[in-house]
Amino acid sequence: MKEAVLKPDVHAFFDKRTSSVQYIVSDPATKHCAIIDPVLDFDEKSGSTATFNADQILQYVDANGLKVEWILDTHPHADHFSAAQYLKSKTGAQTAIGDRIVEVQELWKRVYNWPDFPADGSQWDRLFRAGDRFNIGALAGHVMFSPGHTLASITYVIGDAAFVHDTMFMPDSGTARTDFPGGSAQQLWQSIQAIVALPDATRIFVGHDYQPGGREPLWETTVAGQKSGNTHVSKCATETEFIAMRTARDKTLPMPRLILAALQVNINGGRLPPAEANGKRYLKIPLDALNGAKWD
Ligand SMILES: N[C@@H](CCC(=O)N[C@@H](CS)C(=O)NCC(=O)O)C(=O)O
Ligand SMILES: [Fe+2]
Repeated sequence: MKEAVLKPDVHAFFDKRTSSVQYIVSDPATKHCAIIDPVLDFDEKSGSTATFNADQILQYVDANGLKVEWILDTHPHADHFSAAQYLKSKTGAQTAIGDRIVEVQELWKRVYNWPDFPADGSQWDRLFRAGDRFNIGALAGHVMFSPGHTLASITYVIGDAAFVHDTMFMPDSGTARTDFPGGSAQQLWQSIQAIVALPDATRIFVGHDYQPGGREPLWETTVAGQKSGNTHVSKCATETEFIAMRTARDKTLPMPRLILAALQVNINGGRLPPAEANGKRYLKIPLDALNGAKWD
């Protein structure tokens, strides 16, 4: 007998500063939940960190009597710090990310010149392989491998909902960039094809909304909505056309303002650098390490 597809409750938290969408996905029957892609606040001008976003998530958890079972990241983010460790310290939940993170760790440990950094994924409680299954209370989830934006990106499919993060954005906003180290426009195209092969009614939840035209932030659509309406997907009939479009667009985008700050935290599972003898933490910013400078 075919298993019934359960419908999780999904609550989104939009972070205006980074245009990121963070989620709580909960099982209405057991009240177990997962947190997806939580943000740790960072103001690069003052070097201050804060937990406004993560605390708002914790408040929702408390107010709704939820039990956090998982803290899930879809990929190593280049535009914000992950709040996975902070939330683990508050909830005791397990952290997880895709198993190809080890390749991203290998790549970035060279950028930061960290020969002793363990590029083995040991910074998370669970590394998901493509096809892996997991549970949130009585809800069944599985993992799709969705590389392209990063080589470790994954999609979490939980009941009738797919958390696609930086593959496709809302239909009027197109797709994610593929020009970070390890990115690939061809792989992104293939990942998108796998996502739009899910049932048409699948709810799609995106990882960012850059509010084209200044509209209100939006984060939920469907597979059918993406197939017919995504400005990048519906405009490109072939993989070749998509690669040409994506590559040309990527050339116009400046690097995210936090990429060099964020990756050193995020390849370490969302841990800030250790405090030095004076009790202060320092980030390491490599010079001339990335292409894609956009001068005035
Ligand atoms: N202006 C943002 C850009 C962030 C960015 O590059 N976002 C990635 C996802 S991590 C993306 O795919 N952006 C697509 C686009 O800007 O068109 C920043 O500096 O943080
Ligand atoms: Fe991203």
